[in-house]
Amino acid sequence: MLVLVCFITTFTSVTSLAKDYSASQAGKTIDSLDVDGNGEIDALTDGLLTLRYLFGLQGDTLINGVVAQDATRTTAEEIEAHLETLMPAL
Ligand SMILES: [Ca+2]
Repeated sequence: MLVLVCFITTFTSVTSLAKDYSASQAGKTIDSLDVDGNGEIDALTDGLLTLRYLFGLQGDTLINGVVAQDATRTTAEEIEAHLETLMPAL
C-alpha cells in the first residue's frame, strides 16, 4: 500500500512539474515572437520583420515601415540581435 501511495504522489508531482515547465516554455516562445518588443505579436510588424530577416535583409531595409510606434526595439541592430537569439544553433 505504501508503494502505491509513493507511486501516485511521485506521478502527480512529475506531471505537475511537466505542465509548469511546458507552460513556462510556451510563454517564453510567445514573448520571443514579439520581435519589436512592444508587448504584442502582430503579423504586420513582428511577422514582416521575421520574414524580411529570413530573406536576408539587414539594416534599414529590414526595419523600414514595419516597427511598431510603441516598440522598445527600434533599431536594425536591436531587431537583428533579437532575431539572432531565435535562430537554432547549427
Ligand atoms: Ca511586437
